[in-house]
Amino acid sequence: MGIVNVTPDSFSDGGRHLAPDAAIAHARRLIDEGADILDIGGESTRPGAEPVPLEEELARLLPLIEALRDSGVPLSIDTFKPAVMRAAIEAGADMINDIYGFRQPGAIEAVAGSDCGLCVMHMQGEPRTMQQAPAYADVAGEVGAFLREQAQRLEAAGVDPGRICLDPGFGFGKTTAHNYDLLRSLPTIGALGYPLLIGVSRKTMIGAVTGRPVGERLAGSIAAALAAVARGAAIVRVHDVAATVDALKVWQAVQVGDA
Ligand code: 9MG
Repeated sequence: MGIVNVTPDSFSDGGRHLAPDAAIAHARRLIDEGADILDIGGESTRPGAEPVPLEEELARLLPLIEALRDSGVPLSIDTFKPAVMRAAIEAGADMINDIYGFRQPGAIEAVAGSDCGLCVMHMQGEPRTMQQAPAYADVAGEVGAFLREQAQRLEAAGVDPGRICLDPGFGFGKTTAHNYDLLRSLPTIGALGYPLLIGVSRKTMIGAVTGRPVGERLAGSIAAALAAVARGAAIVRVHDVAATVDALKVWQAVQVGDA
């Protein structure tokens, strides 16, 4: 899953892909590099990020959906606003990626009647404050319980379980220790029976271990992505598609022996 941010304050690309044309060109480049899914976001989710009004988010997202919906690659829309979910699905989105895990009032109803894929992500708190004091007694147990409960809510609303994937939400209300604990515990979340989506690309948890700034976290991000795939992740959400695809191909050749 290649990341396409259409935000002026995106934490890792400084908003370089804000203008629709530049974002569309970036998206096409990610497809050429081997992305199987594009995740398009119009509101930054970095720690401390301020909310974006509904109209502004739609103005950022809809031109990309229109331009890319026939690109041959499924489009995931990163949003937690039910009205944006509805508009994105109407415009041709294939998947909704919700960092609030469909907790906002009306979110489940907005997606239940469609057939798009759904990513249920865990977050403790909200982006503006989530890194101030994350606390858990048992991080993997609590994250797993939340994800199971939200998946059950979606299914109770008529969503086919095959549409759902789960994401522990690395960096969303978690310390570095929580993040690595969760990464080690991915198989217990995978045991819930849904595909796992993970996003570790360029995140603080990579910088905390390598001591590197955001622009120099490629090797660390790939190591974490491979560790996640080795523990059952089905989808990895990344900025650096070409390098990650190469790493996954080599990892797969080792695992499957098809080289
Ligand atoms: C939007 N976004 C930023 N980080 C993310 C992550 O780790 N997972 C998902 N599903 N979305 C994310």
